[in-house]
Amino acid sequence: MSRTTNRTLGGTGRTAGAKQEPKHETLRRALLDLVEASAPHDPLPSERELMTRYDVSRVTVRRAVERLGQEGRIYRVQGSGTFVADRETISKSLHLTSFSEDIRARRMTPAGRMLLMERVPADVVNARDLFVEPGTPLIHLERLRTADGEPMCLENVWLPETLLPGLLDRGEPASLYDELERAGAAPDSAQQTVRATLVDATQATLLNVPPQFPALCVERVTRDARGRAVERAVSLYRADRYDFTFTITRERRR
Ligand code: 16G
Repeated sequence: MSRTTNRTLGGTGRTAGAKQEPKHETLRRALLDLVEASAPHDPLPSERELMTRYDVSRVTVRRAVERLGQEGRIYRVQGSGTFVADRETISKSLHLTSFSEDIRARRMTPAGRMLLMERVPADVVNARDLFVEPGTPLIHLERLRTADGEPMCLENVWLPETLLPGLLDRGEPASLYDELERAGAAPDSAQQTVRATLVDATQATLLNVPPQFPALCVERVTRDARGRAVERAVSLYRADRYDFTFTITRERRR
């Protein structure tokens, strides 16, 4: 954010009837202009800079900034400052969808970068979740997934190599779920856990967000219609671009 002009809020306060608009509201609108003129993830000026630039108290700055945070227009990263939020959020329903489907549903183009594609022996966790013996050959894919070229999600997937023999030679699949479907192992249901986390420095660089940025970590074990476990996936979604939406129903009392 490059604007450094010093301007007070004096003349910009709107009146509502005879009442003067509260200063924090006037500042909130001024900051909103600044946010709208900026790119997602641009830093906002510091609290002190805002106090000087708009000639207002710390309390006024905090109230304005807090409101913009509640409105989802900015976000704070502990120790790093306040940044312009990205407005478009991908709302993920609880239907079993692939990354490609989620992104296409938003009329964006899914793509990605393969970070790792290797054969690994199943460790204890993968063996337990995929119902294979420890040491069974698995394919491990690590992919940075993008929407319209913007990083969205870091994904680690493990699956039994017998499900997709030859995948390692064919190279990166455009859609893993399409590959599984073609191989007669179409994903049909999944057990999923979602938890909040913070990205580490490497993940932050890949996802193009500041270090310690909030993320949603989704762990999924997916089965095909025959009940076979076809993947164990750990996906790290940028919390500013993803949310989960689901229908809940009230249990009927007898
Ligand atoms: C989603 C899945 C992931 C799956 C991938 C396949 C979640 C939490 N994870 O990211 O398990 O491997 O889609 O996407 O939804 P693709 O078919 O586009 O490769």
